[in-house]
Amino acid sequence: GFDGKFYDINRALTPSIRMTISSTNTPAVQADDEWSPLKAVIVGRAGRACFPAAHPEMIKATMPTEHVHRFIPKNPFPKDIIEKAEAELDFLAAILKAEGVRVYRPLSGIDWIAEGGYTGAMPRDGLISVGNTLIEAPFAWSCRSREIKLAYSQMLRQLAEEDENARIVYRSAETFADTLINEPQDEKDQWVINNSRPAFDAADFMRFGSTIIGQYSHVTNQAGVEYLRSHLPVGYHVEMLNVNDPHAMHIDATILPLREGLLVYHPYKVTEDALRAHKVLANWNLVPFPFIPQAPEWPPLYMTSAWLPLNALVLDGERVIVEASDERTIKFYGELGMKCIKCPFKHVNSIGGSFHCATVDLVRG
Ligand code: ABU
Repeated sequence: GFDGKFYDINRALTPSIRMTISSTNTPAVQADDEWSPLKAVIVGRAGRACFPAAHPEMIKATMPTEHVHRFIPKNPFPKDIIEKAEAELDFLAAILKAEGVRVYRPLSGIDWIAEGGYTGAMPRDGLISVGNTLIEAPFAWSCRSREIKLAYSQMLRQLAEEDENARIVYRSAETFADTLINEPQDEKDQWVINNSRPAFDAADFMRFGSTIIGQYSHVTNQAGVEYLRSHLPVGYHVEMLNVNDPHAMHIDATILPLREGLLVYHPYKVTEDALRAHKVLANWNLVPFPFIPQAPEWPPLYMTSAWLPLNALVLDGERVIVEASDERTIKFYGELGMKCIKCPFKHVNSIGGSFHCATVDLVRG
């Protein structure tokens, strides 16, 4: 029989009905694409950040070869880089406020070195909003297990208090099992992780309305995809993109929707045919990124490729935030009809990502 305790009305409503209800109040969580007008957003904070230490096979598979030796426990990022990254994150938050976006920040000054963690600067990896639901990712990297709890749980409680329609889905106990990496690795395995418990990074998924497009990677397994599916509000579904990336970890420098109907993609990682195979993209203008981005001489990109121009933050399908010094990308996005808002972000880039990584959209539309 019906047990009211387990019936979640917010999950059961269709997206359009939920949107209608939310429009009468100010929602705290209501976003289901990457380009509708951004109304509320999380901007991360670096804290006392350090190189995240994971299994050596994981580091080898996902991190730039020349920096692999740095990923040992409690190895701080250079102090100067962190101070500048923190200032860049504050500057991004100020730009977003000036553009009329409500900005939420995590706790400041967290000592990630003492915690044996990483940073609070990359919330896109750990949280995904789908409709009225904010889902905490079951990270594959155990050094990141406490990231959302330590830096973000106060904010998540606040969001739930601000909007009774908001659903916050915290990681379940089963997802903490430390069983993902077997030794020795089977050489036939494409990914470092097995499927013994759900694992995904939220940055392996992109929202296109009711369709969420994701990729399998060294941090996202089949059980993780099923776990995400099981927590989505009614009316949303996940499709997996065929990506050619032996080092895959995060889809948000592979595809970038700039507005409804226009997507830029990394032409060495994904093909137009693979994208067009998804019904939601069948009639979109799909544009390959036209040049190979160059890493700056300084600071180093310790954790990513140089394809961070695809890790931009779209404000509303007409405006996009890009690295202030990246004239070639500014010109290219300008030619696609976007107004580029310049923000210096090289030091944030250095510790793991760009504008998309450093934010989580909470409300769009
Ligand atoms: N999370 C962004 C990863 C970007 C890259 O390494 O290409």
